[in-house]
Amino acid sequence: MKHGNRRLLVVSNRLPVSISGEEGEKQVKPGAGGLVTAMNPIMKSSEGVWIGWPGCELSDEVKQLLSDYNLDGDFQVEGVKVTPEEERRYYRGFSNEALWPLFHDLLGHCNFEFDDWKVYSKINRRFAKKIVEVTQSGDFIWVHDYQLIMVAHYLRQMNIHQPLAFFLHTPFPSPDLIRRLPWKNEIIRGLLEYDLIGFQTYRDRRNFLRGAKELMPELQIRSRARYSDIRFGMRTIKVGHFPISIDFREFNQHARTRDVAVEARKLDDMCHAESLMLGVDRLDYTKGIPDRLLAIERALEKYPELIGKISLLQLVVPSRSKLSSYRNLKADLDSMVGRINGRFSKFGWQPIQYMYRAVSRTELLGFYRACDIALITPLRDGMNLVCKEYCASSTDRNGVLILSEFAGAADQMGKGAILVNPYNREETADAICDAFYMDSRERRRRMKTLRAEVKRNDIFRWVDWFLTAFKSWQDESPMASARPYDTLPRNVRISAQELYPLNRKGD
Ligand code: ADQ
Repeated sequence: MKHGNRRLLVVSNRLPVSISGEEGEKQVKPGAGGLVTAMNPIMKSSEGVWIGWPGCELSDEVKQLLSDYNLDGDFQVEGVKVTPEEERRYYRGFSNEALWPLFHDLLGHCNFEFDDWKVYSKINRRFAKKIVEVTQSGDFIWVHDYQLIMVAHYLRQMNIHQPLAFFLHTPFPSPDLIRRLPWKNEIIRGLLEYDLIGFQTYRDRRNFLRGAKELMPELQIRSRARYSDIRFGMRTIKVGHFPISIDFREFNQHARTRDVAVEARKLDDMCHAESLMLGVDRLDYTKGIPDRLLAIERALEKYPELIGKISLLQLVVPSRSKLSSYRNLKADLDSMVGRINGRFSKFGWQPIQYMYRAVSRTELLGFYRACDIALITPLRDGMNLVCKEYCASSTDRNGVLILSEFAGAADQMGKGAILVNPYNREETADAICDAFYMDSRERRRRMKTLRAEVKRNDIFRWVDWFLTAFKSWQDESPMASARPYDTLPRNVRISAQELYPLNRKGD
């Protein structure tokens, strides 16, 4: 899709492809994951360019693979080089051990390292440089997520005055939490270099506005229902919340196919339970998988009549396995599943069926169809697409959604779902029991509401919404095309050695 004849230039940490195989035998395939799932339908139908790191070294072989992929693909991909040592500091270090836990309110997981911050800044600058190489005037430049917050800062330094947009897929923390980050000034100021800043929820948007105002009391903020405008020197920055979604039609149609029905039947035959509950997550401590397992254990203790009747199918897709906290989580899950199964299993029935691997789309939909309860209980989540995928695939309208109140999706799905606090084990155990006994009329009523919500606010609406907000920023902003960028207030100090120096060679 071209929006107002603008070419879409999407910039994210990872390219929407995965590269596998040994040197000399590498292969490129379309990738998986939240952002890719969300953007693929739009990029497919656009003439866009996607800039990102291929997830491995950008060798000559990989460059060749990517340019071959471009010949056949529906849109162009452009790789950015990140060496293994840089990956350790930029991606595993600053992105995933500082920003990721901080933005998910999990301060105890944070590790703030000055060297990681330096490499994060350096790689953000490298992304900016790639954008300068690729962009044409009139492109809509849309940067995604916490790994690339500082890109706009460097683009402005490189005299790119084109309008820039940013979308944060994670939550944005409260002012009290963001204050703990040693580079909070740079991060907030870095965000203010964009012209449109999108968050998942109203709460994230409000947290950002409060954090920015605390740092720069002179900012003038005018808020309306959907957007806020920040007056910053001569500039106006638009801030909104845009809950991301999925391609409802695609899930709804695919879920009705014979192949999916075959997968669903396989699971039914394998599991021997009256009711199957579903858990589908990337391996991540924010997803609350251990708390979920403990809630199931509690439900079986508290409601022993559920023993032999209800099972959880927990699917975990491997992720960030180079980080020790993720490896420890995997070990914890293995032992918890073993312990709970050892405690409650009976011949032919287990309370938890656990699979640690990625599955195909058809298998995944088979899971969605087979399970009559979805237990989606992250401790904190920007949005959570799994709950929307589950509802879109629940074509017989018989599924019950139990959803964490701390998932961004709770704002829209709260009416049809049973909302729980995942830290409250008793409440989650009770919700499991309630879902098990819920009569089919009530299930259908709730699922109808949920499906209507996902159908109405699908991924296409999300993109349209975002691009329309951007267009309205341009229409409302007289300085949109010729703007000065030297408006840094005096009280915001960014020291030269803290930001990676601009004139460094080779980047
Ligand atoms: P993620 O943290 O990756 O995304 P989520 O929104 O749940 O989380 O998306 C996960 C995706 O992976 C889903 O599309 C799901 O189908 C797929 N998936 C999960 N397990 C799988 C498995 N075993 N096999 C195959 N596929 C699997 C980030 C934010 C979220 C936000 C999204 C989009 O953390 O809060 O919703 O971006 O903005």
